[in-house]
Amino acid sequence: MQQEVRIIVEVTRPNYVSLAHSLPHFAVDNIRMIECLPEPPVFNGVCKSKQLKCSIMNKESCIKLQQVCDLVKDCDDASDENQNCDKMPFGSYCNFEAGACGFINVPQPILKWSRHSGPTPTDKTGPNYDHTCGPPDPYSPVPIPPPLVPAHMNYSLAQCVGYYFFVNMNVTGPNKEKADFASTAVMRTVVFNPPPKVHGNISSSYYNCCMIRFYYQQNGRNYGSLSVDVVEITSRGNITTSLWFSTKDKGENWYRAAIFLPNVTRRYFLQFKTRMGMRIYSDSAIDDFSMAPECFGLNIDPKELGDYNYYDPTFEEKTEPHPDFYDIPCKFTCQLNTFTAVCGHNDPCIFVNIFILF
Ligand SMILES: [Ca+2]
Ligand SMILES: [Ca+2]
Ligand SMILES: [Ca+2]
Repeated sequence: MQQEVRIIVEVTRPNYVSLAHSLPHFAVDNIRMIECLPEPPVFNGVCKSKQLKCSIMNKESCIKLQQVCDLVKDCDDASDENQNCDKMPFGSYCNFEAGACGFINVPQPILKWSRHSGPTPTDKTGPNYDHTCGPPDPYSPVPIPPPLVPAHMNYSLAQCVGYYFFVNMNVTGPNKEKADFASTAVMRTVVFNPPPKVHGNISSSYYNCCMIRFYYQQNGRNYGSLSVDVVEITSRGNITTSLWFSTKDKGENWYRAAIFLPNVTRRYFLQFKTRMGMRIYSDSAIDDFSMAPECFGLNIDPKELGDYNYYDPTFEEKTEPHPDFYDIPCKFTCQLNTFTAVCGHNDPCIFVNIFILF
């Protein structure tokens, strides 16, 4: 569909309704078009920089680079998923069909992320099918193959199974304790090396070229929240920065998220966190996770890229603080316990002793 459309709602009064009696009512409110816009722009001869030319539904078109290597077939010939996507590192491009791609659940007291296909166990919450394969077709005479089979992902699946990651909120912990409001589940990706410098260079045409894309579902009347953090690994501990946060029940549709990676200069991983809502109807799910190939120096003009090599990165550590300002842990021996605290503070034993007296 590449032209204007008009939706017409027509109501006809059935013949058997007599005006002498009270009339049946018909009402319409809050019409919403979901994921219909924007249409790919109509091809006018030349694509802008940062766009890819290809044919969509037999029409020459331009697509945004955001749609390249995002696990969704946008071009008729799937050329948008053939732009060095196979050279992206393990864990950066995954539909979860053949495995978890290095995504791991970070253990929490009760809730956990797990790979799953088909409906989630609790009715009226969570997906009924994944984003990659879509709803099953019970009338199809032959199994439906995955819509996109990137060769390097080497799955031998002739049939789309439809795996995604989700958190079941209707569970109990090891001591039969129920998950409750604000219980969390955490899942992290593999560790990535930093993106090329052009990503953080505002005067480069590749500024902010490294994006993270994924599909998510927030379905359930008690829905809590879903968030994404980037965690940078430094010699003095991890630095966590919140990138994206989403809350509210959004129903049974899968939604797309596309987020810019901040100007990361160290090794990092991404972290998906979900919090339970007030009750169990708050399952979270994600599918079709991909990072832009530019995050790894792919599809960037070599002149702009310089000597960047994703697999042999140079790290920019922040300058070390003066030794007087280090937070060096010190050991204190109190009457009952030995414990560590930050040096230079008042004698922690006083506090501990007072505490024990009560
Ligand atoms: Ca695509
Ligand atoms: Ca369910
Ligand atoms: Ca999937």
